[in-house]
Amino acid sequence: MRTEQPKMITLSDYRLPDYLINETHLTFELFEDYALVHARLLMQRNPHLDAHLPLLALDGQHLELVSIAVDGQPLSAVDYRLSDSHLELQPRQNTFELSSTVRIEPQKNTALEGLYKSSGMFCTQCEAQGFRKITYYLDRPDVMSRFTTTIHAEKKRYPILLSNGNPIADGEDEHGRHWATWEDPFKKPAYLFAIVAGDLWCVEDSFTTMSGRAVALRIYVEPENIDKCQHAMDSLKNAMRWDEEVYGREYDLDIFMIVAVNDFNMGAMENKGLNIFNSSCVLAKAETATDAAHQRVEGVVAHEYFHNWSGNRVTCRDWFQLSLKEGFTVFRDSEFSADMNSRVVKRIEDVAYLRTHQFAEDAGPMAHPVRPAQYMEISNFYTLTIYEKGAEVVRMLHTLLGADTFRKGSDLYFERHDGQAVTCDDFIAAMEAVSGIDLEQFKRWYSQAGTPELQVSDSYDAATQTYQLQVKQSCPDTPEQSNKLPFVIPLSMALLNKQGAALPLQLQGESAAVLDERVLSVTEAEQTFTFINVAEQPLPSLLRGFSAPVQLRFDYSRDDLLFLLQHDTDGFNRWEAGQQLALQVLEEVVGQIYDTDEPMFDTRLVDVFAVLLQQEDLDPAMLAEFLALPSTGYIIEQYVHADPLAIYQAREHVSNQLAFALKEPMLARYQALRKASLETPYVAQATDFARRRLQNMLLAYLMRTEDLDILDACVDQFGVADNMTERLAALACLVNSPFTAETEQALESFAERFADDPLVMDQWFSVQAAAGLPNGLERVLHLLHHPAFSIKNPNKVRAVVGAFSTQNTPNFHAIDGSGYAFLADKVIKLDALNPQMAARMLSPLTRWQRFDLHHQEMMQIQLKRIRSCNDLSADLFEVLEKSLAV
Ligand code: B3K
Ligand code: ZN
Repeated sequence: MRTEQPKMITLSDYRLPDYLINETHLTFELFEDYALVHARLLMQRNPHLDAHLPLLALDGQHLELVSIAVDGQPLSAVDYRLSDSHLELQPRQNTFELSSTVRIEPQKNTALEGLYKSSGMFCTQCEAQGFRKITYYLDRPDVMSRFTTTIHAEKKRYPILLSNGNPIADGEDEHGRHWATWEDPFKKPAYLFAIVAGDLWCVEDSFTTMSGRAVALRIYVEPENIDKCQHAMDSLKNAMRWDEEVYGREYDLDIFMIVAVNDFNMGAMENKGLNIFNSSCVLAKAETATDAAHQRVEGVVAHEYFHNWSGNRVTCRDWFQLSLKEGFTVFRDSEFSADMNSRVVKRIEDVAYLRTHQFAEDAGPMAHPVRPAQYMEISNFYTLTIYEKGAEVVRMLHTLLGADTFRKGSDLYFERHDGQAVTCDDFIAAMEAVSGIDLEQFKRWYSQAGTPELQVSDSYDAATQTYQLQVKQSCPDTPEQSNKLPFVIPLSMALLNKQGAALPLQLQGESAAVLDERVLSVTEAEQTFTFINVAEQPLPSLLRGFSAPVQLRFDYSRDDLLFLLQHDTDGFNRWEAGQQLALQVLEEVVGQIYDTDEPMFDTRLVDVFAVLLQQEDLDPAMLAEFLALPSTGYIIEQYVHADPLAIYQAREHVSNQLAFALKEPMLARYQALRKASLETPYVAQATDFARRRLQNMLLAYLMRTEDLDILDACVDQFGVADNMTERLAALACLVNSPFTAETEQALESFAERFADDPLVMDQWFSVQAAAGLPNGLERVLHLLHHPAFSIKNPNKVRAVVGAFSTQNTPNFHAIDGSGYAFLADKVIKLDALNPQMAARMLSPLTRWQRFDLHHQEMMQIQLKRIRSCNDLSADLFEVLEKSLAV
């Protein structure tokens, strides 16, 4: 239990800051058991407010105040008031210099927020509110200051000393110590501050910007990782070029640095000029990182780089506006990845992720708008809704305005607000100004939570050659919100004839037809679109490219879906038709799974897969996407109350049936792909990703047949592969197979070979934690005792506890509740060390309402058990309260 209720922060309470900090001069003295932080702040009463001088309340947590002075005059204890969260004092002048020294203990910081140590190096994470754990400050994003930072440390242990901006001086101290000073010419909020001190090597390159300036690029890593930086460096240069070409954005400092650290709560952080990354999002080479990991590195490097404009140069006024920078930047990085790889595959991946995870969040107790109205702990709001749904909102603007107008809007936004801390309204205002479109109603995407439903039906009148689409939109109630108003929903669509060709589209009242495809703007609760001159009954292709983050309902027959799967001219919708078809088939099997060992299922799915497998001209990337059945998580989301065990079994059953029925063509195709992989050196590019993905997917199907020749092929791929993509996929097949001897041997040789590479060991852990065979929990408990596991390392926690609770359906949702109890135990343990991680890991249990009554009850028992613990963090407390409030 928590006796003290954390405070709720509310958007409507926003006030301008009373004081500004024009300059921030910091000096760090780093020692082995503590650090001293000297801050000199040039402060000023906010000139936009009246002249009286209110109390100054500086944020500060876990700081030991050593000394404090105003304009050089030391203050005594009666001159200020100290609490757990603030230092308050009464200024006497409009402008003044505040100096303080605090003592902190980075070595004991297991929350990984503020200044902490990771594998022997010092590093920082300040977003959102970590800077207050470094020094007393106005730790809010609308206070932007010019920073100068000096770091002193022992030279031998910490030869590299880094901070934001440009290096301006360095030198030697006594006793084997040294120092360096960095100056950042750009004003920034404290959340973008960073320092690093460590024994690091760097890979160096350079980039010439569009105006001809040379920028030094450096990626700093621990010495043993120096050979794993090239992919991140290439990605960075591609991102810099892309942002110039697509958004006209140029980099602004003389140097751009990335540092890889092993202990990091999230993926990475966009500190000005000094990005700090989870090593999993920087390090990649063929032998140790999968294709998916390579793509993640590319995406995250780009994302953090893009923040230099969307986030840093133009930042957020307050944390309610978080999606202003995150939604926009996710949209930017996803377009970048689409340009670097396959656009349609990227869209499919993003949508599958959004619909499985964000839709679940939006339908559960943690649902919140893209711009939340209140929070207790801002760290809990780095959510799928802020990021992924936020990106969809920006994508819809892009669709509604068109690429050129959208670009004019982003240019205006950057120009108007450079150096400012602004709101989502400012972003929309720029888009309105360039387009002349009134976006008032569109803004409901920022204020209303929940996934809208779009119910579409059609009718055709052959006599008048008119075709109507009747569209109804609605949005379910979410916590604290009911009776939602209609959204603006861009509905991209086409009408296909019997040959699959797109018909001309002419709405009633229009003088000419639009060819092929158009975007209907759905703005009302019920709306009818009437098309004229439609010569034959068409089949509609709706929500092409997933043009809005909604649940589309249209009553397609299975034959319609089969037709769309083979003929739709929109790649995304072809895939979607296949998914909906597979979903219908799977749902039918779910209904029979407890009644019979041999559930009947619609073999048209087998037939169409057989046809697709024979189509030589079909892009392997698309074929792989078609062959992937909807994930268990996605199927669960289709039910009001899901039985996760029945769903898992049904999916297994259908997968097995497909494998047996299609063994021959799958094997032929697998062998051809495997041969090509053997003959081609590893390249991290779309066509090779596609080949390996299809190859590995076929191997996974084939291993279901338990054929000994296929087992040999799998063991061979595991042993011979020159890259982690093939090796890990083969290992996963083994781990999920009944061939225990081969599996044990493979696991052992893998662990021996990669014992010294923590990121590879993470994969070894997670492949086992996710394995759905019986006794999964026992195996996971065993993994926790492996010497390479540490509960203090977020990557390890994600690899074992996270993989088990999000990917291991049958064991996590075990009928006796043991999986849930396990997660609760780990969350309780984590909370004492790292509250952000604890709150995050709890999320599978917060979704209890989605499940059948038995599972609901067992999940609630664990939530209540956690809530009864003493000294819960504010992070965990907020999530528990919300989950149990319903
Ligand atoms: N902006 C950071 C997130 C920091 C989260 C702190 N709890 C990474 C990103 O989205 O780019
Ligand atoms: Zn971001």
